[in-house]
Amino acid sequence: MVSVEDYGEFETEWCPGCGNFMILKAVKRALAELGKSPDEVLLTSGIGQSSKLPHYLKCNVFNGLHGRSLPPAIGAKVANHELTVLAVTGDGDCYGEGGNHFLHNVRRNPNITLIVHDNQIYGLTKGQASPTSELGMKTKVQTHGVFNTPLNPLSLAISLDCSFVSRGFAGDVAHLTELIKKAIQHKGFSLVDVLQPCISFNKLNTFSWYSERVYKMEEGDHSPDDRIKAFERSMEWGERIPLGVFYVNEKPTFEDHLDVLKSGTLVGNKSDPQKVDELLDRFI
Ligand SMILES: Cc1ncc(C[n+]2csc(CCOP(=O)(O)OP(=O)(O)O)c2C)c(N)n1
Ligand code: SF4
Repeated sequence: MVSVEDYGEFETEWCPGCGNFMILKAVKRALAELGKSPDEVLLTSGIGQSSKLPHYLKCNVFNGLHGRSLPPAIGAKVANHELTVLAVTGDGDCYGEGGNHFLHNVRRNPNITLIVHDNQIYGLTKGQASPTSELGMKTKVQTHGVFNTPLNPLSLAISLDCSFVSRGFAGDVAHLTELIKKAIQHKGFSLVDVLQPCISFNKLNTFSWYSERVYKMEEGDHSPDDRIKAFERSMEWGERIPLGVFYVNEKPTFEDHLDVLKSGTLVGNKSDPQKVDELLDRFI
């Protein structure tokens, strides 16, 4: 049996009270409750406070370049599609610097889970506006207030027919754990956008700001197979902010289209070194 303790306990560099701690707790719980042992799991990330999360878990890890949590995730998934792959990222890392990778992996639909620590600010670089910062929010750089239209990640994902679209809140670990479990169990590209207070640099979207606004969509109240309703729901922001699974569309994954994977994992297939040499000779 797998337990949370199997994922270890590490000292972090996060500010005490940061929402990242709750996300780490939820990720560990979700993996343990699904019975995933650390050797079956790969976490990839880019650069940011959020992207440090894989350092604080004992499992396979790849920490790459800013905005690039997804390329190694999809590469590893194709090499070994039996791995449970989670890409961990921030709102800047994913929707800003990594925006192109986000768009096209939603379209490709690899069977991986994307967890976005959405604190609506650039945390690591000390508080510049990110793509999801609120209009009018003043920062040390945006001294007159943000004037770029905020990016709505859920609406964007639904518009691209993302296979699984959800939102959690770092202040509700139990609910977030269940969402992450559903996202991992879903076969296809699964987005979990997590509202994550940055207590040091985002003085607007605080724990209490979110707590006063978030509510959980209940079964019967929202049907995730209705794309238009999911899109409408994703636009709700302000006084009331919905949490839960917005949209689910089961469809073939990127790996399903690759016939070469039907006979097993690529890493499991023994390659003939002579054939590899011949191939290299043709190109080098
Ligand atoms: C190519 C490149 N551009 C800019 C940076 C500087 N940089 C590092 S982290 C970061 C922002 C991270 O913000 P976010 O992804 O929201 O993560 P957070 O720290 O808030 O968790 C930036 C701009 C970089 N490392 N590489
Ligand atoms: S700067 Fe913000 S996001 Fe980074 S660890 Fe501190 S509170 Fe968390």
